[in-house]
Amino acid sequence: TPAKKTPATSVKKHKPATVLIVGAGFAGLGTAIRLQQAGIKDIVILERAGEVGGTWRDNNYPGAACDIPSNLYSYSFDQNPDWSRSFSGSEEILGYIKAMVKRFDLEKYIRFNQNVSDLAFDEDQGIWNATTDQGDVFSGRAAVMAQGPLSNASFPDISGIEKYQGHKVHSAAWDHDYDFRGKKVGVIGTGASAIQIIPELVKDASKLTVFQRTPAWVVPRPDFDTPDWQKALFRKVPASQSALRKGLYLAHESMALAVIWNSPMTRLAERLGRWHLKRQVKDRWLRRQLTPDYRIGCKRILVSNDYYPALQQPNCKLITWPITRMSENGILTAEGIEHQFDCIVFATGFDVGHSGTPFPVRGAGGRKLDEEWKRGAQAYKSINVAGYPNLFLTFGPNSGPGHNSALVYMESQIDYIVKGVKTILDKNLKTLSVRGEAQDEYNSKIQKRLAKTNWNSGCKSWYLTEDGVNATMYPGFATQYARQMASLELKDYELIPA
Ligand code: N01
Repeated sequence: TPAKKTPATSVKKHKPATVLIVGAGFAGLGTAIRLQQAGIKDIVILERAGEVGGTWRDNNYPGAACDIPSNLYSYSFDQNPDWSRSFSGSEEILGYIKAMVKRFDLEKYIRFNQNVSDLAFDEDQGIWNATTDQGDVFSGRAAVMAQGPLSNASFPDISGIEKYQGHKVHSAAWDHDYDFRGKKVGVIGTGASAIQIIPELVKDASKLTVFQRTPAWVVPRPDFDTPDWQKALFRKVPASQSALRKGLYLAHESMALAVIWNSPMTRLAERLGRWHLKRQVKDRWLRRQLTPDYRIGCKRILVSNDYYPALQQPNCKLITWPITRMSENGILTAEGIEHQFDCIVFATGFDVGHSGTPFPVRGAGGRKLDEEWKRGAQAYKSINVAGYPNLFLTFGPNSGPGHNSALVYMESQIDYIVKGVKTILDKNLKTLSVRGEAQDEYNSKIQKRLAKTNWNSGCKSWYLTEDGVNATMYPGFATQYARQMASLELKDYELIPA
């Protein structure tokens, strides 16, 4: 949640740092740790909120948890032997992030409540200037954008949404002061956030109505408490935790075969989804409503043991009629019925920013990133953009994992950033700029590979732009991604000395 905008009265320019990082979530903090370990300690991290944690600070709705095992959804360079369960909740993950800040003494780098409103490259000086809502200007020889790809909540474009007089809550900005007990609650959406919220809300609401537009593929969640002996073993023999992590990594890599490409594994995964549905939902009519009509993997596969049971609670109702509009009292569907609510929960996802960033980014010659990315974002290896020297992206275009832990990809990106910054410093460069030809060549390869993936098999998802361009996902194994990020190939860059 951004800091409250206060009109800037005067501009305060700060001394340029070596590296300027936007965002104190997993990516920004991880980058600072690895830079620090490489001996680069002149770092400034700008954070729009008053606390670290990004996604895990903001997504704290009831039931929020990770659907990737915690031993893999954590940094390899900062393993936590004490995860309480296989898939940890948001509070525990946020606790891990906060502890990481302490362990690596990162707080000194962070400037809280500094919401970046503009990031611009000064060609004469070879520095990036970030202007914030507070009127401060922070600079860096290199800049790292780590503001997160899913950090701005999106409300749907439903006619009359502004007329609704009841309470409104978005999954990514939960209202913890609102008491759901005994209330008539509507939930719009049945994606990864919704399926975690619904089993919790159904316990409190007097009536819960779920509006589903597209039924999702849901598979079982192998979630269990971590036994004490395992925690003790991990503490005593860290190599045992690394071995488990490796096993989990390989198991997830094999899932790429089901998720990314159409193969016999895809059919097997669909059978698992249908088996799970049949086992948990006995009513044929409801089962039909919940049966997906697209290839598994085309949208994010959901992992849950309690979503289907929650939908079958006597106080829960699934509505599959399309929403036509909202009224003062609630939601109207194509069936012609008005559903009235005390509160509506929007589990409707995020502004993905296919065509840009949450703030203007201006590169060499005044070029603007959102204009260049109008037809879909593009970058070289997801990390550098031609015309934007010394700028590094985390979770940039086509770096999204469909099957493995986001943190595995993040580590590859962070280590690449450290290589880039070290190149700038060691060679005393004014600018390190990726060549346009290298970026084009990389992207045409990626787009060719994407055409053959399940993500492009006909469903509508946030992975694709309105025109059907996939600018979000990486079409390959995490191992392939890590290999391409293992070296910074100088031939693909133009180097200008300071
Ligand atoms: O958002 P979503 P999310 N009328 O965009 C529906 C990550 N994540 O917050 O499928 C009616 O996936 C929309 O319907 P449809 C993860 O990467 C991770 O759930 O488009 N319905 C859909 O059902 C995930 O992919 C975890 O037809 C409307 C839902 O709203 C990403 O966040 C947990 C509508 C939006 O689903 C986003 O997930 C949670 C409308 N006008 C999230 N507009 C982990 O565990 C939208 N919808 C790591």
